[in-house]
Amino acid sequence: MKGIYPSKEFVLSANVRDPAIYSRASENWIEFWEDFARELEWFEPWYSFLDDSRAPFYRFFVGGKINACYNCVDRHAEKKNKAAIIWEGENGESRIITYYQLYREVNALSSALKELGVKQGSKVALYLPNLAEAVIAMLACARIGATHIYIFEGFSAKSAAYRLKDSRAEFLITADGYFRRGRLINLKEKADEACDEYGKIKKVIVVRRAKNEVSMVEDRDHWYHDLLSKKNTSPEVLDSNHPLFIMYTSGSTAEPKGIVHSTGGYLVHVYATSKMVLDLKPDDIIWTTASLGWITGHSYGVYGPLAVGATTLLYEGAPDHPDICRIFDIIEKYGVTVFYTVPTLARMINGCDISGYDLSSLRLIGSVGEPIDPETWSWLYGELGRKKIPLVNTWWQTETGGHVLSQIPALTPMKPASVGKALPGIEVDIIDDGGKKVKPFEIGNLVIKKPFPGIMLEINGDTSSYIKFYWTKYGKRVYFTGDSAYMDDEGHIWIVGRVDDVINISGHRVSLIELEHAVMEIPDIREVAAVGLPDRVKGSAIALFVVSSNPGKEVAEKITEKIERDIGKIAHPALIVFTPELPRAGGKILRRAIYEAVVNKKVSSVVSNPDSVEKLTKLKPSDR
Ligand code: 6R9
Repeated sequence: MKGIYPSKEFVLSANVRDPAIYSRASENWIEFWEDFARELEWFEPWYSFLDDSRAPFYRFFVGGKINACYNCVDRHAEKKNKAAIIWEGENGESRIITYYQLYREVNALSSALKELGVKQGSKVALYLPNLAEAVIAMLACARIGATHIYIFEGFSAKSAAYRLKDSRAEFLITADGYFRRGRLINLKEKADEACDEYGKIKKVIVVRRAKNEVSMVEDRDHWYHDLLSKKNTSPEVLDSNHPLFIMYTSGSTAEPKGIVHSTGGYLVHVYATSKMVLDLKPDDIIWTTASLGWITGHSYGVYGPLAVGATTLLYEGAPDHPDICRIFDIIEKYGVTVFYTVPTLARMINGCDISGYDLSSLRLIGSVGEPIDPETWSWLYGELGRKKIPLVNTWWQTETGGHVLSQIPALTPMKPASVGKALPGIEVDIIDDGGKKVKPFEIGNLVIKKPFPGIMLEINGDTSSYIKFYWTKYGKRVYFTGDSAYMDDEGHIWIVGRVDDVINISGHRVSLIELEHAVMEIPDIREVAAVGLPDRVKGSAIALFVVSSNPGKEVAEKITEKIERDIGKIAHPALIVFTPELPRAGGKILRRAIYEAVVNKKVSSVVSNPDSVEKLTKLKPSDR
């Protein structure tokens, strides 16, 4: 397949346009990363780039002293006329915060936190919707050396309590409520329930957002706006490997894992990739549509863009409220230049009539989180991007902190739905279960052969899982990603899915993602998730969960026909269920949650929209 080259106009102004970057990075690996690191400000330089003596616990920029907040805020605060955050509420309110205002507010909150007893090393949980105050809270924690633990606002009280307990949080910042699809959600009530269940939160700070009535616990609860003082707080001089945050991820087991990220290595990685991959410059307005509560929100909604000195756009509510055109309204209204989104949202906008919008400010589109089907890719590139601007498909994980595979927009030709190549400074391979490199077009396990600055420090409090999940299959030096992939004859990579997304039916390996892509080509299908259910005879049987504009027998028949034709009779679906919504985590379809609901009758605690699977727990075997 031939790749599509970016326009000359883009190439001429791109941050990275010299193809020698790849060879330079592999020949001078340390220097490559250190050059990016030197673009940030350090209180003290590192004496060693990498300490791998305790592999697989890799430590980067050893001895270096740095503060992430200082690099994201103080460094740019002089630009008093420059927007750091553009915020839009679901109800249409909006707020623009300059770097200087951000500096003031982060300082004010930092000193308030200190007065409440937050210290370097304290754990502060943030149970907040996408509000400017959420970014301010992350940065205030970073400033004083407290580790933040973001809990996505859509999680239930029980899921929140699990994260509070696992991380041993002592402080919580939350809000009274927020708006979702026009409905007011009482977040404080859920926060109270989570605090009661856990029992060890000392202080709660409440942001007034929705102005709904809430009960405040005396001595424990404080209003955010009452606490803000005029005092400045100097940024703590922190060790490069001081934990900046913990991010819970679903991973491959049922319980969420607390992925711990460093300060120095993480910041260097997200800064470098914001420049190389998203081509961010200080003049850009990036809209990362992922919620702040997911790694994408942390890395490319906050730390990356602000480290570069760009403007980040935050939107509070549902992207399809009051309708899906909200997305284009926002891009047009603020002149968004970089639109970084997820396939789920791209599938929702696919097919929209955008002729009435002036979207000419857009100069780069990015996708992350799931394999993107070629149909949706073509729409993003051809319609939204007018075949003029690059579309980067970035592959990475919570564990990697930042991008690992992607096109470099001015250098790598795009191939629909491919995730490009390993970025400079990162080495990957696709190998079989025995560790042997697979041939082009053969599916194998995606591994990373060398540590890199953004790699997690550990799983919070669980050394054995850290080693078991990532560093056992191929030893302590080769990172097992858990994804399967293949490479073409020009070295471009396609992600097939999680290793568990390939199922075995009567001895045949069937990729669930490939199956989904076939189904997506049928008109009337909006979304589909394929899962393998245990089957006594065949090993696995395929079940399909389908969101369709025309649910019923007719579409079900079309699906079966299409699968038999494209994949083969072996993949004949044993069950087709129409559903209004698929379960999601971080915007991505959580196939495992469907499996758990149908097979184990359990609603997974990592699903952000639990209602979507509730019904499936009641499916009887005869329905299958
Ligand atoms: C950033 C993020 C990680 C898993 C990863 C893979 C899937 C991410 C992808 C992609 C295909 C892409 N994934 N990006 N699959 N194409 N461009 O999503 O982190 O939530 O930890 O998920 O997401 O399966 O292993 P996280």
